[in-house]
Amino acid sequence: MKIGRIEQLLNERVEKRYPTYLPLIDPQKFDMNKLTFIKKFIDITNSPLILIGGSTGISESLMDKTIKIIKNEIKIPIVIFPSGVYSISQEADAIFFISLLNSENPYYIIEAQMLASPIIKKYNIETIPVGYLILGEGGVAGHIGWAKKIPYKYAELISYYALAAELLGMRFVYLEAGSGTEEPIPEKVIKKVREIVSIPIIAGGGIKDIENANRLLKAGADIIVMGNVLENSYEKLLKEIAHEDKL
Ligand code: 1GP
Repeated sequence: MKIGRIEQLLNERVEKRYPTYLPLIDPQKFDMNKLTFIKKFIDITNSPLILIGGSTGISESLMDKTIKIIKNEIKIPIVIFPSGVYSISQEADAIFFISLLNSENPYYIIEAQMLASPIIKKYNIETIPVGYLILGEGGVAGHIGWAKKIPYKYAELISYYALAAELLGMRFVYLEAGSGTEEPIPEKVIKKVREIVSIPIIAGGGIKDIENANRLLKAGADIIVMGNVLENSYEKLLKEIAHEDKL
């Protein structure tokens, strides 16, 4: 299968070891007033794209509406981070085509994807295959997705799930701690996964400052997703980013 334009963009950055911070916008919590800050965040961090998605309150019409508003204001690609079939919007440029590999419910491993596939084909959206693992406390996404709990102390076991994703042909692995969680993915888990996989590692969930993000990048993550912090304590975050030499 041909690798699409947006995936190539991500791959180029990964190859150059260029740190990638992706802003995640939750349509349910979206507020026009936050766009100025999100724009600044994108400028300063040189984010290549915006992720859009949320665990609850999502419909295709809400996705369409929110993406249209963002596209009018910010001219970078918009990539869906889906929570279900209802997350697919023809307004988006690409979709993280995720399979929740540690779900106890086959719906989240392959059934939702099966239902989504004809819609994605019809809308002609670029798909980026991502093995998704919800770890630790897991947050709302973990609850909804029937994620089988894997404590962080089983870092080796986690790394085998990630390796299985790679061997199955998935081109990214996403280590998710759950949106807004108190305990983001620990560095030791990222390190263990980095030791064993060669595909890019995406990390997200509960990352509240750039220091934390950079520790995870240093441990071996390639892409950091930040959602909640952009909705809440953004002024402090902006200052931290502005002082970050690496960017
Ligand atoms: C959630 O990984 C993302 O799916 C981002 O989490 O909202 O806590 O940044 P936060």
